[in-house]
Amino acid sequence: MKLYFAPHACSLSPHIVLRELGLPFELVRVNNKTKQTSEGRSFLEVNPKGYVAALVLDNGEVLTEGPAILQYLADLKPEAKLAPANGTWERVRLQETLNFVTSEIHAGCSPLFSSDIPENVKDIIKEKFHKRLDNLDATLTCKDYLLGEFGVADAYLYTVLSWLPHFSIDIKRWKALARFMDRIGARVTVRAALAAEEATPFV
Ligand SMILES: N[C@@H](CCC(=O)N[C@@H](CS)C(=O)NCC(=O)O)C(=O)O
Repeated sequence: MKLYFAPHACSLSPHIVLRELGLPFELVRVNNKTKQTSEGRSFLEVNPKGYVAALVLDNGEVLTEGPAILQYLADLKPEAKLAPANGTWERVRLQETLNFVTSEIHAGCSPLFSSDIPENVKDIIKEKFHKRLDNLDATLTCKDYLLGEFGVADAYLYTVLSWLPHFSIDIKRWKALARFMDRIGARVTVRAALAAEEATPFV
């Protein structure tokens, strides 16, 4: 398998999960501005939508969209228990959580990266985003992980919350979330994924 990634982007979450599962994979770095890849071809040939993450399977299939990639990977090694089995109520809860992370947290904060959006509009976006962080903080007050044990949703949430300093949002305001970030950030796989992304030459 090949994972097309950009350092610190949402592709970090499938990268963490690949390491948690101990599966063999190759990293291909994408320059999100030029859409060039470290293997020399345009990323648009791989994913015409032009955004990471993209996972290319050994049979040539290309899988995109974070929640789909994360669940596909977890199902390759069910014994690792990074996702509950398909067809169970617990799996539905995972899908609910991944959808919340992707639509309310990931997509909810992405506009804050834009230099074209005026500060007063960003303030409105942040106000709604803070409410979502309040919800997450309440969820994590009495548990260490989103769904009981560490799983794919935690890798995804960690990844998107690691962007908060770029938006001048101080995670310490949400005590349970701050503890969550320390807990997930201390995992060997997370540290290895971050180091590997930094070590892959820029294209
Ligand atoms: N809907 C996609 C969104 C992926 C996404 O937002 N990727 C960002 C990095 S976090 C990206 O590559 N943006 C570059 C671009 O849109 O040109 C998913 O959930 O996987």
